[in-house]
Amino acid sequence: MALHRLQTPDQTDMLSIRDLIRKKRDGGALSDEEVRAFIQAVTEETIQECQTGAMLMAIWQKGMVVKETETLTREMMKSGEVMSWPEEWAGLVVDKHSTGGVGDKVSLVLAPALAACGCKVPMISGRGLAHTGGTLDKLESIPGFNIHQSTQQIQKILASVGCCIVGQTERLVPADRVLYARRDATSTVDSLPLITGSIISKKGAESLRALVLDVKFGRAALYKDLSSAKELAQSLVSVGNGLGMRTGAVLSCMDGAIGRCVGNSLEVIESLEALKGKGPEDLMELVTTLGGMLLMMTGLASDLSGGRKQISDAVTSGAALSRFQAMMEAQGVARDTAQSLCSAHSDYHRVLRKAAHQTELTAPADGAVLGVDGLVLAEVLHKLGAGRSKVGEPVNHSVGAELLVSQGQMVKKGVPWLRLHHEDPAPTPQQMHQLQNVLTLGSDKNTQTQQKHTLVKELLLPQ
Ligand code: IUR
Repeated sequence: MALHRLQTPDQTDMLSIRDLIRKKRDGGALSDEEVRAFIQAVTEETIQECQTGAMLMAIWQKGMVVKETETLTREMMKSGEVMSWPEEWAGLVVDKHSTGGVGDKVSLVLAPALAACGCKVPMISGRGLAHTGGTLDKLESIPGFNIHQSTQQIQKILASVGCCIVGQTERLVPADRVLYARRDATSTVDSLPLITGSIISKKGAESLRALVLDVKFGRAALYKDLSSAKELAQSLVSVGNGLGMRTGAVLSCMDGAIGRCVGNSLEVIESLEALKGKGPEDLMELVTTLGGMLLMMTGLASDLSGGRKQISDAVTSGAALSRFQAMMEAQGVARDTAQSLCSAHSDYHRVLRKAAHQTELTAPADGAVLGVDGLVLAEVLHKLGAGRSKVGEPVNHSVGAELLVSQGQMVKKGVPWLRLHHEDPAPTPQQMHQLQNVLTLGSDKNTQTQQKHTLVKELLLPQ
């Protein structure tokens, strides 16, 4: 096949793409040159939309071997700008990616903690969609916080602060923007090679030394069971390492919510409290494990427990909080606003808008808290305005919920277990009913047989 014909948008052009589609459709593995030709045609828009859709469906159905996925990822990464960093940062540039959860505010604590440990963290994050929250939406609940930063600005912030949390720039991995939209339109989002290519190409374009992935499984996660989440984690780890980043993964349970708060500004408050040393145990377990792995992978810590301790010390000493304050100021937040949020006894709602109403839900019976359904909670909050259904829609930063009880706790009938923050119109009776079912209560006896609730189930370290 003469692939050079792909360069010109004429009839032979389409025939070549047709050959590639047929090859994948029939279960063949595309060569490096063929993958490159497909990604080039997508980036330069010389391919027809229907052809992209057909190729995506062929990949969805037939899959890709590891080498093909690695080439796909590398070519996607090279479709745009690949960042470069000063030589003296060699070995220090790191990032984390999460496959998305409920109440997942890990990045807000982890990025400044890593910066305080000597890393450079150009954290490129996303917005929330459907029931999952997005780090950028959380940060935008802070007045003045600007997630739009150019590569030059990112470098400047990393030089002075050590971390930034920003949105994807236009120039980074343009092929992913096109492919993601087509995947969405053709029901091909849930394909292992396509997810791997999308996630790892963007991290590769950050030119990282080390990357850690928080791959969720459970009721409120993309993958419900541990084994399929592990398959994704293995694909991400293998391709990340293949691209030259030391890549590891954590498999963590996502049935309920991380921490006690869900909703953009409430999660910022919980993150600030965590940075002041008052973080909930499950959140801190994730922060110290993910951070400890990164410190180990960069060589800043000799082993995982040493890495965990460094992260934990960065939080308890207040060093991570100082980095968060400096990051807010570097990203546009007024100094007195940043100072006020970071002060010991901050009145957070002087800065962060509070929803018009707070309504408490009470326990329907005596019992032990066996679990909280994070998916249903997030879905109701989404409908009440906390999330978006379509890219580009605004969100209400103030809508959210605070869990007032924790797993295993004994509660009495009538005791408040959830404080809902909402606006007008009030939640419908059906939504209140759904919320009441978020809480699972059981008998005392059940609780005694329960094990300590930990989120981290397994670690995959770089090969
Ligand atoms: N996040 C990404 O960046 N890409 C994907 O394909 C998915 C989540 I699914």
